[in-house]
Amino acid sequence: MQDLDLIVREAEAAFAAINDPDALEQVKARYLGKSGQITELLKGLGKLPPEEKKTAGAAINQAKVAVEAALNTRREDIRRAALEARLAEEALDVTLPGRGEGRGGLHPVTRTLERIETLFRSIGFSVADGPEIEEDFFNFTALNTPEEHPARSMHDTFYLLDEQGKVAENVLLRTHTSPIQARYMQAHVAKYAGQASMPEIRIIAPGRVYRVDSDATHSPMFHQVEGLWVGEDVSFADLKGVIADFLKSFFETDDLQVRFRPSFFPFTEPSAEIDVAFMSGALKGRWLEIAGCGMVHPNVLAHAGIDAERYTGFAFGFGPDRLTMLRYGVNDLRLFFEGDLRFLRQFV
Ligand code: 2NM
Repeated sequence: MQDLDLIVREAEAAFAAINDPDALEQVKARYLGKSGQITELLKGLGKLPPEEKKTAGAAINQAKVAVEAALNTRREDIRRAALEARLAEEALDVTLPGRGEGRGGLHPVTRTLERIETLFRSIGFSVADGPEIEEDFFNFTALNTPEEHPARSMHDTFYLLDEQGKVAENVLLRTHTSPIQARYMQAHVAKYAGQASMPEIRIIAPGRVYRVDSDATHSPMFHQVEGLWVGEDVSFADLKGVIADFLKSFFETDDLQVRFRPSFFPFTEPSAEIDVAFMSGALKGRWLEIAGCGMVHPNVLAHAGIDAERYTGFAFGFGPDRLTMLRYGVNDLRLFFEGDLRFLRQFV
């Protein structure tokens, strides 16, 4: 039968043109489905005279077998092509070198902070902590800062906004870490209330602080480490000894001069600026301002509930960012806070 061969060749061509398994099943229906061409031919057998039925039936069946074979071959080809495409796509080149561990390192300022903490811990100080979002009372009032002091202005201090978007006068980003000490003193007094005496306070308060200021030597966020020692006989001589020892340990040299220059802070009286001069090296002979300090003002002790007739204390404040710049010879403070890995990797 001429048209059987044609049907088979057409089916083979139709199957070959298809790459999608679902589409293939649809095309199959055209030949082998309920009203497919082959099926219709088989249905038509009944109308043939008996002597033709046998040969016609055999021929149609042969064609059916051929179409089914072509279909199965195509199914298998499509399945294999899909598998191969997936294998190619998901191929792993196990001979590629590894990506490495991507090891991290500590920020240079963090290294300085950890060094300072270790040195002060070794002489009996603890490390205290507190909120960066602070109340006006702990940041200023408790530290004897007058109501009209310029540091309290919006030009110098970041104030937070309330729900209406108005400046919340009482909530700010701490401008120093002294509020940590104010809080610590208050809690210490509460803890030993009613007792004949309280143990000494020896703490350092490291952390981030914020001021409205930004240039090569000022960042709106920078770090401070403040220290506080309160007890029954704590003197300015103790302050000088602690500071001089610390600086020699920190810079790993005894070839260093320290001087105390009279100054003013609202929270200390008397107050001093601490300068150092290296006697050798690149910075030899230059006095560098490095910290502020003083004897804790009686008003500050009183705000914490400490009897200023009985207890005295000294306090100091360092800028660890500046200490880091000196230690590593960095001349632009902003480099520390830009997050450029080319800069930061040099300290790991
Ligand atoms: C400084 C300089 C001088 C200081 C004072 C206090 C406190 F809380 F005890 F009053 N903490 N830190 C202080 C004193 C800080 O930084 C330049």
